[in-house]
Amino acid sequence: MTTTDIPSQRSTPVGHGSMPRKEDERFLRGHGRYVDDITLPGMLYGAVLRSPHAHARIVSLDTSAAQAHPKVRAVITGRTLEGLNLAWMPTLSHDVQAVLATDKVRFQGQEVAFVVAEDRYAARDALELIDVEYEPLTPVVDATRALDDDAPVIRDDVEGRTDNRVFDWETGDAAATDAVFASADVVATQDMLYPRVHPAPMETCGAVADMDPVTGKLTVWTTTQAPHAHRTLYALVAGLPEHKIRVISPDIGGGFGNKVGIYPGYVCAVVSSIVTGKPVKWVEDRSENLMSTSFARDYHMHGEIAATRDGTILGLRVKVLADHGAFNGTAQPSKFPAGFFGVFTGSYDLRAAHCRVTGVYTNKAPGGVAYACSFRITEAVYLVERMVDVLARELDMDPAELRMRNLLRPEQFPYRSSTGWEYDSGDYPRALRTALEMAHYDELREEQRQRRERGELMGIGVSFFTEAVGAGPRKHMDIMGLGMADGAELRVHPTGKAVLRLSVQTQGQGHETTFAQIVAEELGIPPEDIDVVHGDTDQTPYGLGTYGSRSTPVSGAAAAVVARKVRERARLVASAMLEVDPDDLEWEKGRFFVTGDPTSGKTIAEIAMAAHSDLELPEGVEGHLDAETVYNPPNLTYPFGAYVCVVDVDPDTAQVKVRDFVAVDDCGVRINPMIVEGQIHGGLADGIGMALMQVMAFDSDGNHLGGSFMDYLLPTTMECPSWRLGQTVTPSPHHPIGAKGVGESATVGSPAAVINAVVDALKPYGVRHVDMPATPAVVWRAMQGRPLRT
Ligand code: MCN
Ligand code: CUM
Repeated sequence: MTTTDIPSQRSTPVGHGSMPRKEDERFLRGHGRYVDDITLPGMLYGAVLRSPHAHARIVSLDTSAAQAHPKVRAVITGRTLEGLNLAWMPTLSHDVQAVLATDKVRFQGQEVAFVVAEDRYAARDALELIDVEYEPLTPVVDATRALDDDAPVIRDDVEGRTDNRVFDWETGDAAATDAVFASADVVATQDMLYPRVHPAPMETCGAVADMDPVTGKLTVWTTTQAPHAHRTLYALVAGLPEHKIRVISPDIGGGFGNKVGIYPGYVCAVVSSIVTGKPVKWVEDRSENLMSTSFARDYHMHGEIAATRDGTILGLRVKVLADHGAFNGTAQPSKFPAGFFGVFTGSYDLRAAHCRVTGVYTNKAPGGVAYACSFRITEAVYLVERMVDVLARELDMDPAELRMRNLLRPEQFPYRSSTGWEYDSGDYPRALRTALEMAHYDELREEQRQRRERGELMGIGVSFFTEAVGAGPRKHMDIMGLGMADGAELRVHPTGKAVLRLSVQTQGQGHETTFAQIVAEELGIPPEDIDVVHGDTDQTPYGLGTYGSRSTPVSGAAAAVVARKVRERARLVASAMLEVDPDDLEWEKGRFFVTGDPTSGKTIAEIAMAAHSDLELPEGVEGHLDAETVYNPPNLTYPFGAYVCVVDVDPDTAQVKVRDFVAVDDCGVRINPMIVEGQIHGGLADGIGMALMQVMAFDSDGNHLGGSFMDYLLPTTMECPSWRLGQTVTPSPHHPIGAKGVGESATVGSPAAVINAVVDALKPYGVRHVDMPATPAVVWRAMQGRPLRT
């Protein structure tokens, strides 16, 4: 494990470091407060009637029996919502989505009606009393058939639409790429699928809506990663005045991108509260979460890689068919229909690259960007890292060596990629070298040689990833026209304790701890003395929220900047207290002292008290030390890492066992190394889950086959090895404290390492590729020379 020079300021007890999480006391004692813990007087309960069909016309809908149920207070249908102009809502990707179906149902599990009753059981029971007559239509299940001439048009709600195309998007230079391919010694190609998977957070989605008929104020407690953006969207869509909406995101039991969007259930809860005049709670169950809320991936990719015979990679050409489900509900910056897939050139110095992405509608649930995806960089990294391995096989070269040969070199940073992304900083060879050393790579290869002689299947997989996290800048990035910036407010009380108010919201990442540590590092106030307030639009400044690992890059920067503003104000107050010029004061953590006279100084607590006292305040200080800021990032941050995975495959059962996993991550300066490692552990487990176990499968009628955890598998400690982590530290040059995001890194980087290892293990069988998930069935078929498509 290497730890490079960490700036000296981090050696002091206050500030950065592996302090235990402040929030854990609450969670461990069962005092977390989640949406389902909210209970209000007179509260009613909602339940959603869902479509059993993937594609069907609604012939009739009779709710009279449900309405007659003694405990039912309201039944809301698409017709009710049409009267309020709310039957359809805008999605985050310039499309519309049915809140409750009016004309057709377009995926199994789609929302058709909403029953509000006195208790949860009655609401569920009454769903059975609703009589819907459907006329089944042919569903489009296979994305590769969605653009066939005879494919039924799913979105006939949009006038003039004649096919299932969502968008065509391309990036890079097609002509230059073709030229590079024409001149290359070697071209290798590979089709691969990144299957549809689901974030599956422990807590499902839900909302409690409470419209106060007297004040006209709507309060919504809801599972959201972006409370401010949700509030604005409720205002825009429902026409409610924004200052009369309060969105509260209480404790969140995991988000992983599942809680970025606005789901029909939330809207129905809000409408029902307005209609009934009572608070209404809606919380989905596990099957509803898996069937209807945002999935991830579903990218059908065709990669081509060009190189010289001696292993210099020249170019990449990629075609993607993206399955977006029935509505284009992907949550990503507006100008990026394929998310940040444009960074598919990965960590390599290529001459040219080009990719084309075609999005299609199918009769499946909407979504797309979720599950720790870094806005589709998961797909991009998987693609390029599989392609490099395919090329290595073609060239008969060691895949680690091929990578080392083509990685960007430290002196190339800041690096502008051939698709236009500016990588901020990195030392890639060092990270890869560290990972290979930790894994004892050469010895592993020798062991593999010996095992192969004995007929044993051992595989070694390497992957290297670069992410782009921390969206904006707002000039280039927005969601629904809202620029991607974040605010922070810092109040310092007279006794030197502080409150930091944030626009982002934690879902398990430990913000209450790490953000207090950022301020502590800047001001010398112990993190225990700094409260972090977030997740309540009435209590916090505006900002776009937590996803795309943007909290540290954007909001973390805001926290540092606002603390520095407070420090500069404290300098002025200290200068008045000490009767010296502000420029004659020096800062050491927690106090200003007079240059040349360290004994004469004032602590931040003394200064805070003075700022509230009868002290004659200097010019530029109105009183108090409080400050606020909005941070608009100048660029994304580019964390990176090198992973090595070792697997053993049982030749009789085709079961893959991950024996060892080394992960070297570089996320710049680490605020709380323990939390960072926790994020990486979680992401690596996600990666094993996707690589070996998970897929949202559908039958040919569009029936969803993974509606429970019996079918949709989550990795447990049994499938995970004891992770071995290493690190390098390359600070981000444009981030105030040099930090880069890390929350999605391991999910992004690990699947390719696992699949590369599985394919490597199967080399004696001539296997060149297997699609995820490499279940025993998939691996067995590959060993028989009959690849199985999921
Ligand atoms: N951190 C740090 N030093 C760094 C970078 C990060 O100490 N150099 C800390 C941060 O301060 C924060 C945590 O690590 O406490 C993650 O920070 P960051 O990378 O900024 O990511 P976000 O806080 O924005 O979290 C979002 C990210 C995403 S998009 C998904 S998806 C995901 C992930 O985080 N969802 C999670 N990790 C998750 N972890 C948990 N437990 N639950 C989820 O839902
Ligand atoms: Cu892409 S899942 Mo996270 O960004 O909330």
